Amino acid sequence: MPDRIWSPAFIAVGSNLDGPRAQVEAALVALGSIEDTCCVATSPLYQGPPMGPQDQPDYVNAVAALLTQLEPAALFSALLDVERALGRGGTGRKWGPRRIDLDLLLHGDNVREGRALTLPHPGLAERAFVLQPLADLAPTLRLPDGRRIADLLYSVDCSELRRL
Ligand code: PH2
Ligand code: MG
Ligand code: MG
Repeated sequence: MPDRIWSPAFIAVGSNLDGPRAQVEAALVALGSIEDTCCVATSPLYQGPPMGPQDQPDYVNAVAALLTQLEPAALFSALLDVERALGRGGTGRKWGPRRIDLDLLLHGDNVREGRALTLPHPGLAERAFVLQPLADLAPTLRLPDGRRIADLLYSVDCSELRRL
């Protein structure tokens, strides 16, 4: 079998329950143990107000840069395994509080729309808590449609994000 290629992938990490900072740090470590995958960089952590329901604690967010030989579906499934291993927590309410949330933002230039997995992640371009840490790691990165992360960052309000 020919060697499988390595693709860059970016993961958004978020938590607002049970010691969010420690939860995010644990998740960043756990990402390094996914098979056929290396975690090559992690962003600073940011604290900010919740998107969605306001009756929940502030979130801590970060982004990890991976190199992976896994296809998008296999990486997505590995992320669910990490979430389960860390104890996802929360109630399952849409945009409700949770102990850990891992979102696959980008996998190379893959573009797809599915019930379980859409790439690039549909919220990426509008969320300051995703764009700021992503821009810390890869400001010149472009989405498959050509938009540059650093340019998208100008269009969102980062004033309520606090770097930890
Ligand atoms: N995640 C949510 C809902 N709201 N708000 C912020 N600031 N950060 C998050 O990661 C987040 C959120 C559910 O996944
Ligand atoms: Mg999320
Ligand atoms: Mg998620």
